Amino acid sequence: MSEVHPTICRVCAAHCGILVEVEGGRVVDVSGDRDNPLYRGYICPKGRALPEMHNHAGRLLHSMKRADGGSHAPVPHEQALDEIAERLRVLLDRYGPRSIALYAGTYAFMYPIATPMAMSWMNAIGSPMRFAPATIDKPGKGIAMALHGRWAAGPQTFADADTWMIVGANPPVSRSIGAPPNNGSGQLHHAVRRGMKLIVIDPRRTEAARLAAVHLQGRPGQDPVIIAGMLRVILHEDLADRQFIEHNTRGLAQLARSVEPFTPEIVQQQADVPAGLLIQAARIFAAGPRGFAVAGTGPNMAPRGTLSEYLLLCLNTVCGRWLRAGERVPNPGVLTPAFLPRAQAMAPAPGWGFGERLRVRGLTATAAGLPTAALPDEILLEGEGQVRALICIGGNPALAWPDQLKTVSALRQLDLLVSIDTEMSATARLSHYVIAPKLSLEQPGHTLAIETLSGYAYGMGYEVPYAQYAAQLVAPPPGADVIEDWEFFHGLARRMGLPLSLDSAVPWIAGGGAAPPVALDMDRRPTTEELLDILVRGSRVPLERVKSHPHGHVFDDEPVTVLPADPASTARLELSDPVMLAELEEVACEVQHASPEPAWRLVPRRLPDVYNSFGRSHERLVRHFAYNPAFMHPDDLEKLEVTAGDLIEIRSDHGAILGIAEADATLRRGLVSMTHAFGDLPGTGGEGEAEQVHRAGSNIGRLIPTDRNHDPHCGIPWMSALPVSVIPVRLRAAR
Ligand SMILES: Nc1nc2c(c(=O)[nH]1)N[C@H]1C(S)=C(S)[C@@H](COP(=O)(O)OP(=O)(O)OC[C@H]3O[C@@H](n4cnc5c(=O)[nH]c(N)nc54)[C@H](O)[C@@H]3O)O[C@H]1N2
Ligand SMILES: Nc1nc2c(c(=O)[nH]1)N[C@H]1C(S)=C(S)[C@@H](COP(=O)(O)OP(=O)(O)OC[C@H]3O[C@@H](n4cnc5c(=O)[nH]c(N)nc54)[C@H](O)[C@@H]3O)O[C@H]1N2
Ligand code: SF4
Ligand SMILES: [Mo]
Repeated sequence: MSEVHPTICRVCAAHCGILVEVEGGRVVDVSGDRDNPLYRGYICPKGRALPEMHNHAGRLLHSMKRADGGSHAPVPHEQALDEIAERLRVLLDRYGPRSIALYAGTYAFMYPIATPMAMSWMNAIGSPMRFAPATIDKPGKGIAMALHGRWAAGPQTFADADTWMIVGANPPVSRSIGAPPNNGSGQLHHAVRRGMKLIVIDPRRTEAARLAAVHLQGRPGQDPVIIAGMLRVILHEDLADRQFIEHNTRGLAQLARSVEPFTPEIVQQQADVPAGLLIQAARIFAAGPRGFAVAGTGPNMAPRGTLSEYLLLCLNTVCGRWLRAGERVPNPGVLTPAFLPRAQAMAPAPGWGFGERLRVRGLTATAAGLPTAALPDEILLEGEGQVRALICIGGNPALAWPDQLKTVSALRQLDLLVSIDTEMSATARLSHYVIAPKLSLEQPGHTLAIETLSGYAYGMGYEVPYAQYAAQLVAPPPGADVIEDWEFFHGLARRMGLPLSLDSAVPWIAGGGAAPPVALDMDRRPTTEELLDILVRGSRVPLERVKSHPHGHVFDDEPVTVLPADPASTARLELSDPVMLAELEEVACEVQHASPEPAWRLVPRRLPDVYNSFGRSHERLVRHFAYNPAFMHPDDLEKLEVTAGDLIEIRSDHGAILGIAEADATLRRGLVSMTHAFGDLPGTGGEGEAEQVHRAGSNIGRLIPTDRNHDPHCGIPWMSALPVSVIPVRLRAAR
């Protein structure tokens, strides 16, 4: 007899409401939940693969320990924790807390207790070395928001937008940013049908761009030029919201001077965007009257990503795209404390230059976190403060970080590398210990993490007060020895005699949660339920009420309106941050002395059926591609005398990889568009390079140096618009 339960899919950060069929204690089927008020039956192939994920032969059911020869064997998790605690104690004694670093990767986010528990453990040992993917993802966001200042009431919403601008994001595939997370594709289609005018800036005619009223398919890496050009049109044509600007901002005159060089003709010359289309985009966006502009990974990974994000905030502000007093607050909070915002600016804050100082490249903590791209150097650089141990939760540095070869040699050099991973990922294979975790349906959870995303970035998280609770649905398979990610840190703390407390803080919410952290009783193992409760203490809607709606619910019964500004508040949004405007001036100089465009540039993209490095061990998710194709325009392939499926060599000034050519007519010419976190460890498998590429794809991180061409503040290297050369492999020998 089977039972069907509503729950949350935690394979990705869209957190769709789904139905799971359980038979004999096993997950047998998954489908969309039509009774879920937000997701309305939506599901993607990754969600459909949940049964395979839970019952997969490659899933780790026991923790693993590496022997001297490099092979791994199962170890009881209690023994692994004993040994890890002992090794950490020795490192702490000998080298101090800074020798121990933590990396909370993509899957740490899916389990709301994991990161707060890990942070508490890091507090207890006194180590500041906490890293996350944010600084190799969209670091420009946190930093630009700090420099510009935030608008306390938040932006106008997608739901009633007349116009919407997406810069280098593709929500139909990423279901992450640029449209609400519940069915990005459906959301965009619906909005365009009701008359919303979409503007997309992307070098590829993406699924999103196909719906756009205006698609600016310019050169990658030219977003500062394009956005500055739009600002100039808006200021010249007097389309700005003068009243909003006058009351809430400072620095318009300097901004206007700084964007002056970016005439439509200059933008056309530099970014290859037709002048007429640029003007049209600027007019549509400024006309609104409601809407917002949001950027994804594309511009953040390209050179000057922080500047792109900063100019985009200026564009939103100049057009007055923020909620005003008396308007309805779209999401007054559900599992977070009641959000009763005022219509006022929050003062700008430093973007970098505070907190922990790294020993390399003059980098410091930033408003987006510590620079992850510099962690391999912190491991490799000997001397006081050297990082000697790394604990990695649900992340895969060996495939996902830039400069793969340096990253792997750093990981190999660690005295202690511990991964919490569901499978023997590339990073797990380098780890001294791999802790086998419970999967999502084997533990309870809720949507708190997704709700907090709106604090991380405008245009993420829920636009409505939605929440769902997910009960544990199945037990781990018989004989399995698996724990929840948070239990690892709790177990370590108990062994090391450290006190822990739980804060609702997620790393990107400065200042932490609303209530003080709750000290945990270290004499016993708390239940996950207790901890989930602690995380949401003080929430606007009690968790019990959320639980009483198993299909999820929109708690919009008590409308909340934006309060007027506090008359005493003097904070203003900053339109003329000196560092940002100096960077824009550099861009203007470069435009004057334009160097010739390189033959090819590498740009990132996401594949629908895999999630970064995850998903490739599941057959149904790699039925289209087992590898990451090197997508190029068909005319470019023809020019190279290459056909789809041929091997090409892609070379940067840092490294070279093989790729398998694939035609994609939606791309601009002159680009190679490839997904990250594919490939394998260097020199494994005993196979040739070409065989490895067909089996596992190519690691584009090998093309990306981290010690030059990086953002001076957050350290993100050029991960988009990277100049490369491309030659067919058949010609390689002749070169
Ligand atoms: N299916 C799936 N979903 C995912 C993921 C996944 O791997 N697979 N990963 C998740 C993660 S970790 C993240 S951070 C999000 C990312 O979510 P998104 O930011 O939406 O990621 P993409 O879909 O790659 O969209 C990036 C777009 O930027 C464009 N682009 C590249 N360079 C430039 C540039 O210089 N300027 C401009 N304007 N555009 C440029 C690319 O052509 C591409 O269309 O997705 C999440 N969702
Ligand atoms: N060149 C280039 N590099 C990039 C990007 C790019 O576009 N181009 N994108 C960047 C971005 S946006 C990001 S976010 C990073 C991602 O960087 P990471 O987060 O380091 O990499 P992932 O591949 O997401 O790692 C996820 C790991 O979690 C494991 N896992 C899966 N399910 C579970 C689970 O339930 N529990 C636990 N504990 N583990 C699980 C998977 O097996 C996998 O090993 O990569 C970045 N790197
Ligand atoms: S988009 Fe797919 S993987 Fe992501 S939560 Fe929804 S069903 Fe799961
Ligand atoms: Mo990401």
